[in-house]
Amino acid sequence: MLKNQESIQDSDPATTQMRDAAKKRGMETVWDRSASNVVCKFGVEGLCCKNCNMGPCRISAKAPRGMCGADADTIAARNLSRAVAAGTSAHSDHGRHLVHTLRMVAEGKTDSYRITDERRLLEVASLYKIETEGRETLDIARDLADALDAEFAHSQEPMKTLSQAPVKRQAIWQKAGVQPHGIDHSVVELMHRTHMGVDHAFGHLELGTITASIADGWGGSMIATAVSDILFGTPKPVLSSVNLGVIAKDHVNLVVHGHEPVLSDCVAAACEEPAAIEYAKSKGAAGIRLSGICCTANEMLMRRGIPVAGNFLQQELAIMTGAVEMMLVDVQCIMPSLASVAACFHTRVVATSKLAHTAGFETVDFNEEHAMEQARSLVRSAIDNFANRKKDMVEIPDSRVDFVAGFSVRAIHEMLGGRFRSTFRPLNDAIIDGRIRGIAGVVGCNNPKKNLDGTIVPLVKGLIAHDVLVLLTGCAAISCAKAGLLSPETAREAASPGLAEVCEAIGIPPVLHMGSCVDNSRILSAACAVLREGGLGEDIADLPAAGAAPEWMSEKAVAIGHYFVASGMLVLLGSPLHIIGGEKLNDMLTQGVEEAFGGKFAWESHTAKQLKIILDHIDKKREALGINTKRKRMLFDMKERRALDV
Ligand code: BF8
Repeated sequence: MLKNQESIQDSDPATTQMRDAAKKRGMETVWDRSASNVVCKFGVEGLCCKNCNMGPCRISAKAPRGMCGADADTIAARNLSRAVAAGTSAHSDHGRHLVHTLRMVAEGKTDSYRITDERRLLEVASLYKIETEGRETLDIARDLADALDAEFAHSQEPMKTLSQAPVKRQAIWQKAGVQPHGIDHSVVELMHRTHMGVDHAFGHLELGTITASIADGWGGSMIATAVSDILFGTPKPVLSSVNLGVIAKDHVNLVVHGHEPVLSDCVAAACEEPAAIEYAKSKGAAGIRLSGICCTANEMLMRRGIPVAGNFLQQELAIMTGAVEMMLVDVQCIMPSLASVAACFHTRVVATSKLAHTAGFETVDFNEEHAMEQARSLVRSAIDNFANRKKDMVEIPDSRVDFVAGFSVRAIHEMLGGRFRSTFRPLNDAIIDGRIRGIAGVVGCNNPKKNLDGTIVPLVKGLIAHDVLVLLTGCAAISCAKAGLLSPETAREAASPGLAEVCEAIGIPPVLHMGSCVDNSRILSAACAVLREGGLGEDIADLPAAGAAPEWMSEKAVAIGHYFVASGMLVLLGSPLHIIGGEKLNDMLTQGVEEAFGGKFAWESHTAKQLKIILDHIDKKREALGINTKRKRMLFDMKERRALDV
């Protein structure tokens, strides 16, 4: 049996302060539970099977097969498949809910939402070959909702959204037989295949897993991103601030937490209404402060500049500031422990999704038709709760960092070339001539088994110090914002002189916040845009690029890792997937899969080694593209220039 680390020093002082405060008050946090958790070796290695009632079976040297005869690789592969099915379901159901909202708007059934970005609507409609010429916007939106809904069901043809991938990639998927024919279908089929007594060949099962993951990244997640852009606007650079210090002592504080922005967007609008602000003032508050946790925070940040109170591991700590009147939670990454933390304070935790109830949380029956009225009513209740604040229990860390977010692919395009000549050319040229060595996507969660932010931030610093442009999403983006890496000035100081210079010249910072976890689809789209611009190969696998999730935690992260590998990328995880007991499966995912898909996984926990793996991979890709000589020459010239001090 393994034991988690007893005590961990956080790299974020605000978190340390609040963990100390919790300890003094005798309150339990995720770190306490992690310290007392006895981790099961069979779980870590993927060798426990509960898929039928002959066991549960645990594979060991003494018992190398389960009751049915399934071996370590079969069991590990089945467990992995189920994790990817769950991750795919989470992102995709999120996408489906947004399509439902789009339909409500198109059919005139709600006036709480509207088509905010018509240009994006037309772009997505053209992908589905929907007639747009001379038609009413809402008619196009309704046809688009029909087309997107059809992506969930089973079709004889592969999903249409796959056509956004490079042609070469589509051919690779076709050859491997992993083109999903529907999001729901790919998940149901995978769950069928992992039922007792169905698919036992780990390699064959892994193809089903890859299929579902493609349905996630190129399907459900891409749909969620696109429809959010249509309804709430495509992000553009926006200033905001981050960390627990955004919770304002003299204000009524509401915190939105989870992933789906549908109600939160109305709450944000309701918080800005003069009547609400006046009402808050009438209760003795200076105003209303809305902030966010996790990816609902990222959604609100990207489009409205709403401040971010923290990432995944900080959710309990936000309530422990004692100054949160109401926390609104929707779906995913919400700890049920919030109920017991909130019980020590005046905070009301309100569950807003009909899918997600938790003992100790209040619930509202969210309805898009009346969303704005519901949002106003919630804001008013939060204001009423201000009087119940226990003033002697308020402790807010003095930590608040300003930063820039909002880098959608369109925003990057326009920054590089202007509104009317948008292009990726300057970025491609900088990569080709070696001033930018490559691109890394650093994404994913926090995990109490790791020092909070403590492996994400050093990796990103290391990457930009070695000429690598970094794209961020999810909690990893919040980690870097807290560390100051999303302030263009600080990032430029941390970046290598070459990268800093080129980023300044082409007008982008060296670390770009691209959004929430479903917005990892934006990283796929950015890769496609770079390829379309030309000069860097024909497929994602050709690009000098890699992905990393140093502190991954959720099943969604497992699905994301898979679809990046299936798209041709190296994906580095800070700790292995729970499969290492299946040795052949492990070899396949870290080596064999590369031959068929061009991407593979790597597991590494030490920052210096992580950095080396990514840089070696990027250099290997540059070599294959024949652009490494240029970079070597450029580095030599720079050295000469510096030696001569010119
Ligand atoms: O979806 S990064 S901890 S909040 S799972 Fe969750 Fe992980 Fe954060 Fe966003 Ni993504």
